[in-house]
Amino acid sequence: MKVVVVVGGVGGARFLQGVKRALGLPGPEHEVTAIVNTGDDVWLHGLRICPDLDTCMYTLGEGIDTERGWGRTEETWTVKDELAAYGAGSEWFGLGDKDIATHLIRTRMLRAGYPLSAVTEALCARWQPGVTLLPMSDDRVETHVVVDDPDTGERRAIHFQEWWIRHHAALPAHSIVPVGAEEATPAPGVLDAVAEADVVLLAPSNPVVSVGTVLTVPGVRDALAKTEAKVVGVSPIIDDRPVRGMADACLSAIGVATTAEAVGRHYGSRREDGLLDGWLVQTGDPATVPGVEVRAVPLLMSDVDATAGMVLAAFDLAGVTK
Ligand code: GDP
Ligand code: FO1
Ligand code: CA
Repeated sequence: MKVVVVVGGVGGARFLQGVKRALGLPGPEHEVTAIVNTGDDVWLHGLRICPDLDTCMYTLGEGIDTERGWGRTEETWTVKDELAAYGAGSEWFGLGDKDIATHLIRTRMLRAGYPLSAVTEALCARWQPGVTLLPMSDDRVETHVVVDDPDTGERRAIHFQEWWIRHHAALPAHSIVPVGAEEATPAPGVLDAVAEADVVLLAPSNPVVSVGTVLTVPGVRDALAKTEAKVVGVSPIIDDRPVRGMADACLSAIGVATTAEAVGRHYGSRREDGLLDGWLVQTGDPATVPGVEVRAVPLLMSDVDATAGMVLAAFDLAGVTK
């Protein structure tokens, strides 16, 4: 079976672990392609950093720090401390020594002219994630957030990473803008994967800055509307709260309530120009989404088997059997 999953970082990566478990991967009979958000990507200290691609790659390749959910296990921060001693700036960003090796390889390959998709393939040769990780685009798309500067009060755009990490998304966002999205094209393989999929899953990722950003790449929405595959989404909101992180701050920035129902309605029904055939919500969370079949199942990714259960429920809702 060909499974396509639209993901961001931590939540998406954990969901992909469940997809692999549900399909009994590794094995020849199933193929999983993840379309990964690259709007978080950032140039820092001359290095190109791709948080969501790296989180998926490290998580599936068993190199992730499971406590943080991002970055490398057994990480050290020597270079970060030295940069701070130089007053190099961006001290708020957790730049780990082991992680820097990934950014050095990526930056070297990008400078040599390789597209991000080729860089990702090269990095994955080491990590063997067991799924194909495709950047949503090889073109530069960066999520920026328009806020009122806390010091001067004047309105300006800051990079999503600064908003998220330095300000903990506590600065009210007037708007969240995927800079460069209009000019971007889907990375090689993205549109074909969606067209040839037996089922498409929207991971329980941040609906705005993860799934939402992937959808801003021209052509992706159309491919999702046209594919024969059913499209089933999984709510990242349980009991009117994000399970982790600040997706609520992102949702309020676009005027969507932080409920499983509101996010499902935000994604919309495929019959009315939206995305979904099916929507999984947490047992006990009320949700009706016109034109979308909603099912309530346990949605906590407490361990890989629990996540695999969610994935099997999504397959069932999509009417596919592995
Ligand atoms: P990020 O890019 O690192 O923020 O990660 P994602 O966007 O892929 O996923 C973040 C989302 O995952 C958050 O909005 C969380 O609410 C959601 N999430 C995390 N753990 C769980 C879980 O156990 N169950 C569900 N349903 N959602 C979760
Ligand atoms: N998330 C944090 O909350 N704090 C950090 O210092 C941090 C550093 C970091 C470094 C590399 C990387 O691949 C991811 C990193 N993340 C960090 C996660 C990253 O900010 C994700 O984009 C967020 O989880 C939101 O999407
Ligand atoms: Ca992210």
